[in-house]
Formats: sequence, structure tokens, C-alpha cells
Amino acid sequence: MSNLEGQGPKIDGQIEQLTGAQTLNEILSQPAAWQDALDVVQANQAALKELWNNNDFSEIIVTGCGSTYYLSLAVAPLFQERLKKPARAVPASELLLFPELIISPGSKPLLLTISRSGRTTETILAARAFKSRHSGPVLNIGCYNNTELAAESDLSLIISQGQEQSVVQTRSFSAMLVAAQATAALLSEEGQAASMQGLPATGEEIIARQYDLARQLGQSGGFERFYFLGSGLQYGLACEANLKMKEMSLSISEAFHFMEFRHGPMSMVNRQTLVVGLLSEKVRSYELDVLRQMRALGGKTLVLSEQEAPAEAADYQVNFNSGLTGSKHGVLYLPVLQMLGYFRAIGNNLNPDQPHNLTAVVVLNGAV
Ligand code: F1P
Repeated sequence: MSNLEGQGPKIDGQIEQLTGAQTLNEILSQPAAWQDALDVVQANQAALKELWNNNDFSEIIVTGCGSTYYLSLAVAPLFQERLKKPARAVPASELLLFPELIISPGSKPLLLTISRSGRTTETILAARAFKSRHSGPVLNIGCYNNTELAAESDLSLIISQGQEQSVVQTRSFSAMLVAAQATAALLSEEGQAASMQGLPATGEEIIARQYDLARQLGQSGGFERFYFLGSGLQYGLACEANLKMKEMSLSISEAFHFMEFRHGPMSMVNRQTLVVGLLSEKVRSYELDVLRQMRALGGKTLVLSEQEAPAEAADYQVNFNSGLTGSKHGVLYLPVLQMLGYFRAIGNNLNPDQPHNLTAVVVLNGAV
């Protein structure tokens, strides 16, 4: 029995004695980092608008590694939708090793690098190679100042309150997502991110309201495999939720595009399966059909969505009721999914502060 039984979130610092206290504290405190992200974008709005308006970019390439590659997968469609330019996400290693497969001759891309540390070798080398080959601008989003990556960048948005002691990314990830969402809102026809100002308070409320559900599901002995499904803007977030589950709890888990799950992977669904659906507003009816089908196969479903989902599709659900559109409320999916992975680790008698085989930054000395 975990020592967390029956307790609500301890955001005021009473959790030091708990297993994985560092990681849990960073998960619970992340809304403050979201506010910092909004403030940083606001403070850099002139520089961001100058960078965007002074260049007729042909496309946007978004890159990172691991968690920040998954963040890139969430940011690229967001930028394409809001800024009306082709945008794609690639792992930094692919951009470094196969630039000819990613950058077309004669194109004029903006490179957006995303890196919590600013010290990941692949991302630094990819940015350096991009600058030397294309001399195109590099916009960087991170959590630490004066880094090698910042030195390669034309403009850096540094969310210092996203800094973490933990190896696994939680509040850093969500803070960098908020910075990207606010940047997209600022540079789009909307011209500002004012409508996002309520996000931190909504995040606090969701964490307090859903902490016990995340603990109950995470520590349940009834699940042995987890599938995270997301479409469009939510697919990258599903990939990140999957990585949290793997990194912290060493569980069997995978992420898929919602409609792809039927095309083979659903063969894995059994009575010990939790299918987590990150619903979009635009195609929720199709997504709910997938969830109904997985329940019929014996799986249980956890649905995360802006509005309430029908009971026949959702064994469990988290509703945001934020009033924000899909391109702005994406960060609200994250706290519950991070807590799910955290509590699964606790249930597996693992310490999320010391994830198996992992380090906070991957530095390759001479390996590339
Ligand atoms: C990226 C990274 C990921 C890993 C984990 C820790 O570092 O090392 O590779 O999945 O999330 O972060 P960064 O470039 O974002 O600092």
C-alpha cells in the first residue's frame, strides 16, 4: 500500500518524505511555470514579431530529442494551423544526419529548436549545421540561459520556472508547450495570447480535482498495458504520455494516432488494458467510436476532453471545461497523464526520481 493513500495533492511542500518527491513536486507545481511561459512570450513579443514579419519563411521545421521531439510533434501542426505555413517535426538526429531528406533546395525554413537543457548534442549540432548550410534563423525554446544551443540561436525563449531536478520532463515540457502555443497565438492573425491567461488557474484546478483519480488508476493492480491515443494536435501529447509511462514505471505502453489503433494494434486489448483517449473537439465522434469498440473488447477507457464524454465510451474521464480551443488547451491533458505515470511507478515500487537507465541530458562526446 502506497504512503499516498487517500491524500490530495500536497502542493505546499509536504511531500518531501514521499517516494519520487522531486518528480511529484514538479508535476504539481507546473501551472506556475505556465505563467512564466506566458510572461516570457509577452516580454519577447516585439522580437518574435520582427523575426516572423521580416522573413517570408517557406516552412517551419520543429526539432528536439525524446520528450522534446514529442513536443515538436505537438507544436508543428499547431504552427501550421495557426501560422498557415507548412510545418513538420523531426528528431534532431534525423535533421543532423539526413538534412537532404528534410530541407528542400531553395526553401527558406525557420528552424524551431526545443530543448529543456540546451545541452543535447544532437540538437546543438543540428542547429549548427542548419545555420551553416541555410543561414536561416533559429528560434529556440528552453528552460536554461547561456547554453550551447542558445548560442546557436537567433532568439531564445527561456522559461526558467520550467527548470527541473528530475530526469523525466514534466513541468519543463508543459511550460515549453505553453510558450509555443502563446507564440503561435501571438504570430497568428489573433496577434496576442491574452485568451491563455486563465490556463494556470485551470491547471491548478484540474490537478486538485484529478489527483486522486490518477492515483487510483496508476496504482491499480488491474492494468498491465496502456495505450495512449491522440489525433492531430494531440498525437504528440499521446507520445509524451507514453514516454512518461515507460520512463517512470517500465510498463508495456504505446502511443498511436486514434484511428490507427484499429489497424492491428487493438489486437493487444484485453481486460488488463487501459486505453487513454486524448479527445480532440473536431473529430471526437470518430474517436469516441474507437473507445466504445475498445470497451467492447474488454479494455477500460480513460477519456480526457474539453467537454464531458458519453458514459458508454468512458470508464473514467477528465474534463477541462476551459473554454479554450484545441490549439490552446493542449497543455491541460498533461498533468493527469504525468501523474498516471508517476503513480504507476509508485505502484510498481519504483522511484520516478531515479528512472532506469536514464540521464537528464544525452551528451554524445564525439559519437556524431
Ligand atoms: C531531451 C531529453 C530526452 C529524454 C528525456 C530527458 O533533453 O534528454 O532525450 O527523453 O526527456 O530530456 P533536452 O534537449 O530537452 O534537454
